[in-house]
Amino acid sequence: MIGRRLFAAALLLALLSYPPQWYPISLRLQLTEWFGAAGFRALPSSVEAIATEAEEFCPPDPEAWRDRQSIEGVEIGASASCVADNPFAVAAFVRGTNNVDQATLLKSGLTADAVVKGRDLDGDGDPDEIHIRLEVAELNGGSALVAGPVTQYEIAPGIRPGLWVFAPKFTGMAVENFGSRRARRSLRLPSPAIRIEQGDKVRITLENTHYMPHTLHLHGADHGFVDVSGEGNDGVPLTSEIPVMPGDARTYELSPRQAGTMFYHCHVQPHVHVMMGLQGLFIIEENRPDNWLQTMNIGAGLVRAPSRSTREDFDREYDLHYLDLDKQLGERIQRYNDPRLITRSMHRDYDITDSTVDYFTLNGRSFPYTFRESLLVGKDDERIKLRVVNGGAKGIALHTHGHKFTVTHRDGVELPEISRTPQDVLWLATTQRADLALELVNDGLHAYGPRHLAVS
Ligand SMILES: [Cu+2]
Repeated sequence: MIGRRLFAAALLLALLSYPPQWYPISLRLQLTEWFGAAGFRALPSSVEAIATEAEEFCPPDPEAWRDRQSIEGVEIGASASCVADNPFAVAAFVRGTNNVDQATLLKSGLTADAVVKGRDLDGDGDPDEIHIRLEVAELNGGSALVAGPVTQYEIAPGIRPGLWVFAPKFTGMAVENFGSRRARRSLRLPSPAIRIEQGDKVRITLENTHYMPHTLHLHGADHGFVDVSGEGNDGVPLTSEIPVMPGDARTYELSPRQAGTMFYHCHVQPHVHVMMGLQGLFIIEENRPDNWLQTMNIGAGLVRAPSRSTREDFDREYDLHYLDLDKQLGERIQRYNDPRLITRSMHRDYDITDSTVDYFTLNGRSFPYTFRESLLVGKDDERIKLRVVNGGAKGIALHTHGHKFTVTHRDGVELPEISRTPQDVLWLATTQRADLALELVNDGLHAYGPRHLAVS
């Protein structure tokens, strides 16, 4: 009797001391269901996915805007982006909207005075008098008349943050056609990269087509604080000038001595206006003979008609504009349809110290649209020039996965040869610019495609 009891007690003890992790999985799950466990929770029941229609990878390109072409003697490179720049606008930006024929101007969608190119002052074969006209446009703003944003621009499928952008002077409507609420293709984020030549006599007229006051500040570019008449020329309101009021215009003048990658932005309530998208690359190209420049690069990205100064050293050139966005800032123009309420909400209620960034864009697009439109495409062994700006509120680490680059300029200033080293990560503070020379060679330091693995 005692022996059987002892045996039963020993068996129970043996069972209890058996490590639970050695139990069969079915028993472990059952025990967990009954008694619970810190490290395990039953999975939620499955929900059947709603099948949605897949978007076409690239929207149609019926007029072959992506193709390499020649318009009015301007050689325009092929675009790897799905939504390519209008090549007629590229040709008009190079020749000047006053120098192209009517058919080209009509197809460009630009006004005849959008980019006026005048005399060749130094006799080197390119125009040196440049007059640019900029307007201000709202994207994804609200309206009391319709549900959802009007003048729609998507940074990613279904993602339409409220934005303000500078835009060249267009003819016609802000939307594609009478039946659409989508923004016309050329009206987009980021504000266009502007290119001028060192020494050019440049005038930029800001025609304020918006309901808020704005200015134009040319950060890093060599310009007078006031113009010859004593009017403000620095774009910083209440130091050099009062802002350009809605419906008004002001012309800023400069003739920069130094070349380099600079930056332009509105300087009215800059913590709000700049972060809404009123900022762009301002590029001063080195003076060269016969240097016809693509005065604007809408949406940044590939420069389809690169300058002579760039073509001397590089096979291609890209403008890269990074911008992060605070959803809670942009939605204020969707919540209200009254400039007074928008002003109060943005300038008095919005607390920049509490802001967080929600969207991250490169050349106006977020993932997954970055895969089809923010591309850097090159061939083996090419040398590519990148002009990068961090227009966001936070610092960023830029990494070229697989290739090294060399920083040649910082904030528009050329670096001495001795301080240039190949690197693959670059830290950029807010508004910092860097010019990079990217070498598409197999340096034996990274992962490369099958062609590079072939052993001869
Ligand atoms: Cu502004």
